[in-house]
Amino acid sequence: MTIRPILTVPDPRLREVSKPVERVDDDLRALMDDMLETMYDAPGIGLAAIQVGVPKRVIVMDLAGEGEEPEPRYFVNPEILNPSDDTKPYEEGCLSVPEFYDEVERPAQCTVKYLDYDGNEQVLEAEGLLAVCIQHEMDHLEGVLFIDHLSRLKRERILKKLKKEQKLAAAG
Ligand code: QAP
Ligand code: CO
Repeated sequence: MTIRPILTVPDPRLREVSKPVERVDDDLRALMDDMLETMYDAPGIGLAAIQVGVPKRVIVMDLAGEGEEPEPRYFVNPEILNPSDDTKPYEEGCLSVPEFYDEVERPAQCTVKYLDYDGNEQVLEAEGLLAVCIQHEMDHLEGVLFIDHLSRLKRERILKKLKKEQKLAAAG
């Protein structure tokens, strides 16, 4: 397993639409293993493949708290079915938008259909943090970031700060 570099905004690859996976094979499992290790190392609770530069519809997640048993979850070709009409705000962050957090309003519950680590079809009823996280990660598969749900003023302020930091880092 390998820790891969995580892309950060404004990397244009984060705007790509990811492609469906044709089959869940050992190569794909190796990618999912790397993604999980990269996410644990960050540390984060969710990661989409495009965040490590791979435009495939793959997500890894672990919502277990600190000191709890790890609970890795893998979602291949996920689809959201019947999102609830009621919405809930949640303070989100993203490994690709380091050190910025803000409230995003999303459907409070949804059903997710996906393939698991072994390529078996699964259906999951999601609510709470799981519903937030799956919707956040599925946005990545469409090239959408949580900052796109904020006001243009907030988004531009964040982008400006991150661009400036990257310039400073590149200058050494
Ligand atoms: C997405 O986010 C998410 O800015 C996963 O400096 C977030 O793992 C879903 C992280 C909130 C639901 C609720 C962010 C780590 C991790 C940072 C993450 C940072 C270090 C974000
Ligand atoms: Co994210």
